[in-house]
Formats: sequence, C-alpha cells, structure tokens
Amino acid sequence: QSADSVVTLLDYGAGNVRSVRNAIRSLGYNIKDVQKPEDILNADRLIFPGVGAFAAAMDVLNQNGMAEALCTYIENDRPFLGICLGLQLLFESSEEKGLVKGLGLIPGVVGRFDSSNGVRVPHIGWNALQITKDSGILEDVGGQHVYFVHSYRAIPSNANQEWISSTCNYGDNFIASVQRGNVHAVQFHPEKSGDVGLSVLARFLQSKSYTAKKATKGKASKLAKRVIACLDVRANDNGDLVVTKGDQYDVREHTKENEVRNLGKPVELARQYYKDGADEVSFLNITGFRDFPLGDLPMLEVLRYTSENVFVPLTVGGGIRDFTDGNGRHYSSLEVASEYFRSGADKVSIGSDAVYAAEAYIRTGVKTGNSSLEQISRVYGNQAVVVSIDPRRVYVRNPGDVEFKTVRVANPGPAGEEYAWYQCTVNGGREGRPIGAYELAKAVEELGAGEILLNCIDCDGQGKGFDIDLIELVSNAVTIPVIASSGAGVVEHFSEVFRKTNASAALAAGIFHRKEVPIHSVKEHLLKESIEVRV
Ligand code: 1PR
Repeated sequence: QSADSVVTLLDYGAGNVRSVRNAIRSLGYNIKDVQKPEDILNADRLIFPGVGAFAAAMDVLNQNGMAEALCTYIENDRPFLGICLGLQLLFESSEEKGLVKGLGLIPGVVGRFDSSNGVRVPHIGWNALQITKDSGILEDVGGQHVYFVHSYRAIPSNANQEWISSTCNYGDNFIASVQRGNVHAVQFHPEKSGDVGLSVLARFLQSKSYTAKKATKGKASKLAKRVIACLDVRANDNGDLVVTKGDQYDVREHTKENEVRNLGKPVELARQYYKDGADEVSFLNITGFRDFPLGDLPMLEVLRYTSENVFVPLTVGGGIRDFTDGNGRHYSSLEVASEYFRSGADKVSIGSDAVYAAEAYIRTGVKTGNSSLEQISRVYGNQAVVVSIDPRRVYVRNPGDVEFKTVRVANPGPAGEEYAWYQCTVNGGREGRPIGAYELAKAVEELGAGEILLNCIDCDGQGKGFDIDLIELVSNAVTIPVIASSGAGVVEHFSEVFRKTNASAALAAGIFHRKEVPIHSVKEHLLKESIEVRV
C-alpha cells in the first residue's frame, strides 16, 4: 500500500460510520483505524465522522487522550476532515445537554435549530450551499444540494468568520463548512450526498496532488423536497427475498397459485433508484413482524451490499422490537436496530411497536424510556428513528362520534359521511388499534421519533394520489418531518402533495417498480412547478 492511498479514520465507536468507510473505499483508498492517540499524531490525512451525541463524544475523546491529540494535530495544520458532529466538536461548546465543552478550536456555541422559526427539527434532507470562500474542496458544490441530518448547528459570528467556507439557510443562517489551511469540516454528509458528496471527499483525499479551482458561489436554498423510493421486501414462497408491492397491502397475485408478487431484486433495484436520482431509499421488511430480524440474514446482506455503492440515506423497517428467540435468548429492540445500523442503515423505521408504545404513553402519561422508540432514539439520536404509520380511513357522520381527531374529508364516504378518522393498524394492516394517526403522531414525536413515514392503506397501490386529508392532518400535528406515502400514480400527485400539505418528502413504490414514472420525470415536473428538488 502506498502511503498516499491510506487514510486514517477516527471511529470512537459511538455509532455507525460504515457509510463513510464505504465511500472512502469506493474512491480507491484504504482505511487505517485510530487505535491510540499516537495514530492521530502520525496520520497523513485524518477523517473524523462524528456520530452520536456531543457530550458522549467529548467524554470518550477526553477519556482516551484523543481530544488532546486531535487538538495538536489540528493546531499543526495537518490534513483533517470532520463530518457532522466532527465539525461541531471543533467549537467551544454545545447546548446539546446543558452546556458541554468542545475542543475549543473555533469560537462559538453549537445550539439547537428553533422550530418556532417555522422549520421542522431535525433538519433532515438536501439543502444547497452558499460558498463564502475558496476552501479547496468545495469548488463545484456551490448551489448544489448536499444531505444534512442534525438538530444542532453553529452560527456565523465575527469571531468565527475567518473559518467559514460555506453557509446554508434553514430557519436561520448556519455554518455548513469550515476551513483553515489543511483543516476542513462539513456539517453535511458527503458520504450520503451522492456524486456531489463523493467529489468533496475525493478532493480532500487527493489534496496533496490537487490544485484547487475557484469555487462557484451558488445561492443558498430552502430545504429541497425529497423523493423517496420504497422497496417492500419479503421472502417469496421459495424463501428468496424479493421486492413486492401490494394493493391496499395485499401483495399476492390474484391467480390460482396466489404467489407473492415479485417485482425484482432489492439490491439491484436500490442501485437503479440511486442512479435515477432517488433522494433516499427505504426497505420495509413487510413480514418483519413474523420473522426474527437478527436471524433474518438476507435483509442484513441486502443492506451491506446496497450501502457499498448507494450514497444516499438508507432506511430499513420491519420487525424492530424486543424479541425472545426459540432458545429463550432475549434481544432488545436496540440490539436489533444496532445490527441494522452496523449493516449500513442510516435510519430504522418502527411500525407496530411504536403503536403499542404510543397507546401506553397516552394511557399512562408516563414515558418509561423502555420502548424501542425511546431506547433507539436515546442511543442513536431521534434523526435515526422513523415511525411508520399504517392507517385506514374510517368514515363518521359527526366529529363527536369518536374520541379521535377527525377531518372533514374532500370526498364523502359511501353513506355520504363527511368526516373520517384514521385508525392505526399493526402487523401490516391486519389489526386495527384504538388510536388515530393524529394521536399517534403527536405521541411518537414526544417519545423521540425524528420523522414520520405516513402510509395510507386505502390509497396504497391505487395510483389515485396521496391522501391529502390525512397528510395535512398529521403534518400539521407535529414539528418533525413527515414523509407522504401511498397512492402516487402520476407526476402531478407529487406537486399536489407538496402544494397542499407540509410534507417534507413523498415516497412511492409501484410506479417506480413498474417503470411507469421514472424518478427524473417526477423531479423535472416538480422543478417546472417551482418546487425545489435536488437534481
Ligand atoms: O410493524 O415494525 O414490523 O413494520 C412493518 C413495516 O412493513 C411497516 O412499515 C409497514 O408499513 C410495512 N408493511 C407491512 N405490511 C405491508 C404490506 O404492504 N402488506 N407495507 C407493508 C407497507 C406501504 C408503503 C408503500 C406505499 C407506496 N408498504 O411503504 O411502499 O404505500 O406504495 P405505492 O406508491 O405503490 O402506492 P413493523
């Protein structure tokens, strides 16, 4: 190995840095892991992908002597790239858990985004950067969308001005990247920002042989609306994992054999959607409530292979819950989720188990801290936890007929009912529960969900458009991002949902699998309608 092909990685073990590893390897570099502080001091180039919480990260770095080594390395102007928390830790302190001291290399306090500024927190998704100086690694990135996922940010001030190389706008102007000499750090995730992100990493890695060109400034943007491709995955009757797709959650062909509809192979389709411009890919293991995920090796394999060359966020759902196996061994939902994260997932999505947790919370008013939702978001952060809701529309004559929040529906029910509530279900729509989508959304936000994936059983696979009544109801109930799902049939359905509701993203499955509507046509249409998207 030539020294030029090796990059040192500081992974202090607090979370998943698999995607960063995959991105570095895809660019032809080998990774040397930091084991002790001297490895930092001896590095030729160091990448620090901070993950987890600020305070926990500082504790680890202080305890094992890495904090001091990092400060020395950076003060000596050695090639450094911090990512996300790896940027925040360079500042004096963070308000993440009280006021916690950081490495203190850059003046300023890292604070939380303020949802009273009309933005949803966490900040999840694609924003364009405004370049403020030539930093050498961002030359073609000005005005391009890159992927962010965070609730805390540093803001520009006179004291830190000289460090700032780009900013971004989300409720307020925040620091998207910093640079001084050979020291760089970015708040966004280059490893999850498609080709644009890979080009940033490549320029950092080649810095010795690279002559920087003048950067394009670019205009800062609002948050782009995301277009997500969803792969419902399950084992077919031969035991192979296939991508399937239901009509109102029925995934079997209406033939004599009644086989599971097979629309392709998960890894291949995910790669295709990445190339086609999907902003995210979601895998839902739709029989996860039956199978034990840790024994469900094919799904872990799917994630491992996919994350090797799909550089946008990956979500996996299905079967995330506590479990006792046939041998009496108990696994916590946290262990199940950790296995998914280690295999390449950026977010996990919880369905049935979140319904039970919300019901208990509403009944008792007590947050036990023990639900899968609470445990996973405590350890991995709420931006890593999506709650997937599978509601079914129930028409009523009067809002007072039920204890759940109703909406006046655009199209009256079969007996002329003008109102409906949306009943949550578990086990893939098989069992209705005594809780509405509105009540569930509010409860899971309080319990630590970072995002809501809002399906609708009535609309699933129908191609008649998203359920605007439902999406409006839920997206107005919470301050976390809501992904509209179920029912997309034509490009106009995407502009409709973004115009009429506060959804942050729209997800579709059938139209992409059947190649009826390519992802780029959706994006072109949205652009034509003046809705910001990543191209
Ligand atoms: O309860 O935590 O084990 O999670 C199970 C997960 O599997 C949930 O996220 C649940 O939504 C999903 N699921 C379970 N059964 C089905 C099924 O279809 N029989 N799929 C299912 C849900 C719905 C959407 C679909 C959109 C878009 N799939 O994700 O992709 O409706 O489809 P369209 O664009 O074709 O209309 P747990």
